[in-house]
Parts: sequence; C-alpha cells; structure tokens
Amino acid sequence: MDANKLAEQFQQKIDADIKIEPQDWMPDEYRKTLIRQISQHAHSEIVGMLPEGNWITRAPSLRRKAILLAKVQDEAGHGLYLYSAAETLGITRDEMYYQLHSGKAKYSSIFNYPTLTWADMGAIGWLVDGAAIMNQVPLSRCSYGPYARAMVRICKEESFHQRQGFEILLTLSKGNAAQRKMCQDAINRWWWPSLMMFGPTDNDSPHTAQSMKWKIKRFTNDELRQKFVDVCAEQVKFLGMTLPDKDLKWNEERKHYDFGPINWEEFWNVVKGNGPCNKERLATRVQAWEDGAWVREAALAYEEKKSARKYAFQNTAKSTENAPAFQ
Ligand code: BYC
Repeated sequence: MDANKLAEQFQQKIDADIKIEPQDWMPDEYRKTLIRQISQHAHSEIVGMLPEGNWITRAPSLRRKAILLAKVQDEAGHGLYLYSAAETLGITRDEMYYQLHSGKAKYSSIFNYPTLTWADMGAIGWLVDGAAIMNQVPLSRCSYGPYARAMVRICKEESFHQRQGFEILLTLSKGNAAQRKMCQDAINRWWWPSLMMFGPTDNDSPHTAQSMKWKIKRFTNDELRQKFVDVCAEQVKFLGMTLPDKDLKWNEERKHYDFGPINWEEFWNVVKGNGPCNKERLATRVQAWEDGAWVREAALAYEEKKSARKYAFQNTAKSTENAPAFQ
C-alpha cells in the first residue's frame, strides 16, 4: 500500500478514536513526536524526585516523612512506566538516559526551582502535581495505547500527591503567624512557574496544532492553563491565602478567571538551561547514575552467571537423556 493511503487510514483511525498500538503503521513524525514527549515526560518524573527528595530527611514528623518518601518513590515508578512506553516506539532506555545525562533532553522547567522551606512540599503537591493532573488526565485518552494506559495509573497516584500537598498547606494555614507566612511565601514562589508548566502560549507552540490533530494532545496549552487557574483561584480561598497576581479576576462574560502576563523570558531562560537549579539538578542526576553503576554491573553479572548455569544444565540434561537409569 502506498504511503499516502497508509497515512489516510492512520488519520481515519485517530478520528474514530481507535488506539494506535506499537505494531501498527504510523507516520515517522507521529513516532518522533511521541518519543520526544514521552521521554521528556519520563525525564521530568525522574528529575522531579530531586527537589522533594531533598526534604525527606527534614520532614517535620515521621508521618510526613513516610508520606513524602512514598510520593517520591511513586515518581520513580512513573518514570519507569513512561520509559517503557517510549521503548515500544523503538528507542532504547540507554539512549534516553544518554540524552538526559548529556543535557540534550528537555524535562519540565518546574524542577529547576529550589525548595527552600517545608511549605514548598505543600506548594509542589498542590500546584505542581495539580498542574500535572490537569495536563495528564487528558493524556490518558491520547491516541497512543501504551502512553494512554501508563497515564491511567499515574493520574490516580498524582491525585493522591495533590491532596497531600494541599493538606500540608491547609495545616500550615491554620498554624501560627510564621507558619502562615511560610505557606503564603511558598505559594508566591511556585505559582508562576506552575503556570509555565503548560508550555508556551498556543501562538508560540510549534507542536500543538499537529499534536491535537493526532490526538496526542486533547487540549491546547492555553486551554489547560486556563482550567488550572480557574480551579486554583477557588481552592486558594479554602487556605485563606492569595495567589500572587493582582490581575486575577473573575470574568463573568468569559466565565473564566482573567490572569496577569506570564514572564516568558524567564520560562525560555529556564528551558535553555539557565534556571536557578538546572546545573545542580543535572549534576545530581548524573552522580546518582554513576553511583548506581555497581548495582547495574552486579545485576548484569548475576544474570550472565544465571544464564550460563541454565545453559550448562540444559546441555547436561540433553547428554544424559538417553543414558541408562541408575539402578
Ligand atoms: N518545560 O510546542 P510545545 C510531573 C518545550 S512531570 C520544559 O508546546 P509540546 C511531576 C517543548 O518540549 C511534568 N520545556 O511542545 C513529576 C518544546 O521543545 P522541543 C511533565 C517545555 O510538547 C514529579 C517547546 O518547549 N509533564 O508532572 O506540544 C513530581 C515548545 O513547546 C515546557 C509532561 O511532560 C516546560 N514546561 O507541549 C510532580 C506532560 N513546555 O521538544 C509532578 C507531557 C514546553 O521542541 N507533556 N516545553 O525541543 C506535554 O503535555 C507536552 O509535552 C507539553 C509541551 C505541554 C509539556
């Protein structure tokens, strides 16, 4: 069948909401887009462990420590499901790790900001995981089967993460003046970077139009950002805190909140590697990879020894198959 006919049938499947599976024909650009997005997403989960991992030893109670530890472990799991989903498209895990460790791959801008106080754990859970859920629930309906299925479990866990973050902030918001101040300060610092997580405006997003046509994305960057603002503008009231935006105002005509301008210069600066923690995050990640070399080598050596033993056993079994039984 010629390429045009295949492309036409492919789009018809997408339009009919039929999932694309790894063995199905797909345009090269669809494959490339998915590898790009899923691998960036996987890297974000893995690098995303660092800002919070930083607070595990300093959590204010055993309960908080256990919860934070579980959350950070969940993020490692999300990274692994996503690397597996990307592997179904023909890229190896080693290639993806190489891209991350060499600084060639992108990961979410949000993880290049520092976590200065315990309240940041709350703000990350509420805002960062909240933005992640807003973006990822529609991805569980995306056209590529393995990505969509990975997102189902990820979203369930993200929703627990978001609640635990909100609960940290709620506790602080009911605390003393210093705790309330810490809570407001964390919200102030994480609000704008969280809005940047949704990516550039639709006019400046080179990939959105095609990804919408392929149903990789089900909503545009601006649509998701607006939904997020609308939700947070209401939720912040329960905390008795404010969002750091003097232009935030309900617009009765649009039935949405209006909000102030995003600092896109800051966003691109962080994406290009010049945010407050880019270098530190990458160096920590590479160090963790190097520190883990002995575990990978030991696992490989064990596996080789196991297969050598199995091979030797099979050969022995074969050579004794016709031998007379012992009396
Ligand atoms: N940061 O045309 P666009 C998490 C790049 S993890 C850095 O809109 P697209 C969590 C974009 O890659 C959160 N780069 O692209 C984990 C592109 O560059 P390239 C991660 C960004 O792909 C632990 C260029 O800008 N979530 O939730 O159509 C703890 C143009 O953008 C960013 C995902 O990865 C950014 N914020 O749309 C807690 C979700 N934004 O590739 C939480 C899956 C844009 O051309 N990904 N860029 O060099 C997506 O939904 C989409 O990839 C995006 C961007 C909406 C992020």
